[in-house]
Amino acid sequence: MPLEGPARIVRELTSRGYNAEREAVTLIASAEEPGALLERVVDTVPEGALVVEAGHVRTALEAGVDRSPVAPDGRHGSGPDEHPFTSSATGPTDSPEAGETGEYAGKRAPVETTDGAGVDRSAGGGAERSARGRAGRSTGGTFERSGDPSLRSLEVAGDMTGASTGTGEYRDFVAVFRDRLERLGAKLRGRVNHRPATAIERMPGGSEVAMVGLVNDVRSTASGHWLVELEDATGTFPWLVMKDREYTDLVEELLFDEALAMEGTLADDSGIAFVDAMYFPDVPRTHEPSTADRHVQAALISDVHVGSQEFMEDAWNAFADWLHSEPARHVEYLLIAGDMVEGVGVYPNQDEELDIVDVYEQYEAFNEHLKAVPGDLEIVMIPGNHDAVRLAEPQPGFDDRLRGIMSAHDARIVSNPSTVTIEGVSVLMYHGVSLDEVIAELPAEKASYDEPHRAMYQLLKKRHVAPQFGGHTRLAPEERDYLVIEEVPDVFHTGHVHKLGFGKYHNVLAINSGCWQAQTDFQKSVNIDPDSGYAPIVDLDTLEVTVQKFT
Ligand code: D5M
Ligand code: FE
Ligand code: ZN
Repeated sequence: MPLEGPARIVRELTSRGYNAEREAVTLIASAEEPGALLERVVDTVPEGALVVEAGHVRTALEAGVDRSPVAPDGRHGSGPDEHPFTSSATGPTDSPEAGETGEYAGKRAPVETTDGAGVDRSAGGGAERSARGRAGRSTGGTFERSGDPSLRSLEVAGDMTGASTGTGEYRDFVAVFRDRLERLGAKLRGRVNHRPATAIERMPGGSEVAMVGLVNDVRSTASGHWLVELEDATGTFPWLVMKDREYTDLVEELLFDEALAMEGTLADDSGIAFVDAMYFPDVPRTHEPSTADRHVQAALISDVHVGSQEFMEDAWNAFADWLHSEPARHVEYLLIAGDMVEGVGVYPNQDEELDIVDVYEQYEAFNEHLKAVPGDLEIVMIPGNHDAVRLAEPQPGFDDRLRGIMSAHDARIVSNPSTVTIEGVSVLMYHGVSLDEVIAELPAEKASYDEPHRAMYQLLKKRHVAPQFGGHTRLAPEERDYLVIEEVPDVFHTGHVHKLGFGKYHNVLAINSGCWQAQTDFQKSVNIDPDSGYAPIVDLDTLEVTVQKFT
């Protein structure tokens, strides 16, 4: 591609992370082979240089005669058409934040007792499991569930069931991203003296500038710096994060389309800014969670996968029996974060592992299993990617036919995601498909299957349950971005990755709840070792967690 004019040369250098002196650009433009010379300049510019100077061009011109990468046919060897960048966002960095306490992951300590209530919780239903049948009620028990039902309260916010406006057209995508930028931008605009992208371009070189936008691109430059392109309603602007700055660590956390604020110094030609500070919408460190006024507990589960040959019926029955028993007398709420059933046609060759092949029969069976849990629990359910609702997020709650089938305990059926507030404690429920993406994109110490709650911390920091569009997570464009985490929740509950893990991020309790499905062939093939048959139980008065094991 010919490098005909200075503007094209400046763009080319900028795209590789370089600013350039005007004289340097003039020298390149007036060369016989500007493209080849630009390649030589980039090859010979000193390591770490950010600005291409006239001197660098002269050196390249002198060196060019014998070290020329120009091929005999006059074309240069590594042309500007080739993608000069490596891909983004992997590499070692620190953990996101300090201040996480009481972390737990997987099977290191499968059963914990932290409430000191004098109840033996160690066996999780083993010893005190009664001889009742699956659908039994508290026949042998002499206890009553602790609470006076009139003390209970459960409210739902952010349920978009029945409110879908999207038609999947281009303007819907524009609307949903505009809404995201509006609402997450509002959390950032107070922190920086921001300007629109197009206004920044017109400011004099050397100015202190700031911008709020969505991440449009992240690339590493040939010299090891990072170029982050932010987009706002007016356009895009490139921000250069230098490799020796503290912020390179944060660049590795970035996902496309997340909201961010950058602060920095404009280069001389105002074509790029050098980053001095970076801000995420984040959860304030001062966040103080609400708690219930009495000792009451919620069981947080997900990924039941009824209909799969690997559905662990015995573990489920043990859980249901435990819920009927005296040690579970404070458990008055049951939250189920998606994948009620295994579904059909979710993954290739899934039918080979189905126990029930008809999806409605799967829901009938799920309903039978739901009947096994006490009828006086308040139950909330959201769908997951195996459920029979649209796959794109936000996912509306189950339709009338499925509600009719899952009628056992008059469960509250709401969208994925939704926020339920139980006796003052807000719980953001989200199935968790984006966690696969966060785990794939970020360095292992920031997000891994063994510590799924750390991946959840990233979503809290980005204040969005599924930031990246166009990858693994499907997004349904709506007028409103329902996936924005507008209010800080007290508890964040996800599932999907089938790994149990929890911890606190800026005082928000993040819990990934494990599953009720044993390892599938697919999981074996990719070395996913699921945490099956565990139920984390949250004390709503203290936000402490105990884990009950049922295998
Ligand atoms: O997802 C359970 C976990 O396993 C989640 O981390 C995705 C991953 N998984 C399971 N099957 C597949 C296939 N076939 N491809 C890619 N990733 C997969 P769940 O939603 O319960 O299936
Ligand atoms: Fe699942
Ligand atoms: Zn899932």
